[in-house]
Amino acid sequence: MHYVERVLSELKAKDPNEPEFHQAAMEILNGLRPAIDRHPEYEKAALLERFVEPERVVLFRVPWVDDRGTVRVNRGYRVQFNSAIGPYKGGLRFHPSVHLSIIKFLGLEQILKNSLTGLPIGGGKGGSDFDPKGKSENEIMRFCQSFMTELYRHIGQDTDVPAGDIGVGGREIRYLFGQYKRIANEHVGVLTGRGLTYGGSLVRTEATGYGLVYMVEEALKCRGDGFKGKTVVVSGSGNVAIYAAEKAQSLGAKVVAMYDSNGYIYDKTGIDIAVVKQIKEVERGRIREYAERVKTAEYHEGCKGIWNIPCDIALPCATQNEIDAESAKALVKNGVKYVGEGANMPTTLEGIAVFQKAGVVFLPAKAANAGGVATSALEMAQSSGRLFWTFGEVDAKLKNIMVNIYHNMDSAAAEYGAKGDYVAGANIAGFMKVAAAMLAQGIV
Ligand code: NDP
Ligand code: 2IT
Repeated sequence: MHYVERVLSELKAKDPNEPEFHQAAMEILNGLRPAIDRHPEYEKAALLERFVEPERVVLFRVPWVDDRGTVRVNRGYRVQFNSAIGPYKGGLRFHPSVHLSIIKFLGLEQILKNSLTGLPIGGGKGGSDFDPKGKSENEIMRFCQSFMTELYRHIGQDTDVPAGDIGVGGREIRYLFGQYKRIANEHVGVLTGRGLTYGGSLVRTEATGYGLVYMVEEALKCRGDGFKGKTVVVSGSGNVAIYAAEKAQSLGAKVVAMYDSNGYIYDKTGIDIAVVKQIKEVERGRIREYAERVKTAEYHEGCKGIWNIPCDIALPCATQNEIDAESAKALVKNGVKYVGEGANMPTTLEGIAVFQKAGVVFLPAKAANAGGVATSALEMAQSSGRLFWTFGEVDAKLKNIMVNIYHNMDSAAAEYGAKGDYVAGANIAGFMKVAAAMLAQGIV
């Protein structure tokens, strides 16, 4: 049996109830095959077995009291996956769907994504099955304080540095940071995505969406093309989606559709991002309200229909497995040429196969959405150095990082006989550095 197959089958047997983790591991390990075949020393050192096993998993109780005085109990997670190249780094997700399999898939992806940035950050991820939707400001604060009261003992600026993800944005980070500082008595870069008055970095809010568009722009440029005049579909309407749409529009594209978990809006004249920001960031409302305010827009219940809208470029920016084979086929049939993954693992394995077979330029999440964590690492650098860089400085560094990632994965794919296969290219380019660091440090 091939080394990759053996490790995958052992992993599935060990934790049979973790489908999302299996899916991420399959994508990664199969993408790594050309590199594994060239490096027999990996198997001797049980490198893959160690790579798929988290260094540490913390699972904890998060009790809090809601506004009616009822005691509520959620579950908290932090998976400290791999610290070979730097302190654990990765977001926290607050969403009712969160369970260990989701956090492990995100953590595994994060190791390679963080390596791809070229910066010294290891991989981790955490979160809770807490649902911030419909909670009052005080409930959010109490939950975040309770969550951090346990988490603080496991993290630190040189140990593990969490940040945001689904359901965790600037608001949650500020309550988490306030509680950390109070307990640990230190004002350090232990969380990223902080406010600009207490250690945050300019561009962190925009970074994932902008970074995604910078990478797609580079892929277009290398094919003699650009965003100008392109029709774009962006799924989601949260942090990543909003700033991807904003940047794509600023480069001359027309973003015609976006969604939230209830349904999608279609505006053939191009979505007005300022209205989406007002609804989502200021009012914390639903995307359907856009169609009530903008006459040219239609609202449709349900999410899946968005992938039937003809577009040149699709940017899935909401959640895992949003694009299955059927949706991928609909996109291909309608002429999609580029898919850039803003969300983590938004395309199923079958969906990826459809895109690759059709010759679509497919930019996988761990490369395409690395701009967020890269800018988090820039925030950490500014915190350690007691510095504050301008918007232009951080934005230029972000763009440079995204362009470099694109070329590194492009070269890695070609070098390992998989030209244009960026799934293989991103996995190999990210893994080689982690593998070298793990081998150098002995059996740990
Ligand atoms: P937000 O919480 O800001 O937004 C999430 C968006 O996705 C919302 O519009 C939400 O709709 C929608 N969504 C979430 N779950 C579902 C679902 N099950 N079905 C349909 N829609 C859904 O999160 P982010 O924008 O930060 O994150 C989006 C994606 O990007 C995630 O996959 C995250 O892991 C990834 N990512 C985020 C980074 C960051 O810096 N924030 C960095 C790299 C990747 P609703 O409001 O209705 O729930
Ligand atoms: O998936 C991700 O890369 C993030 N949610 C951002 C992580 C970070 O540490 O900024």
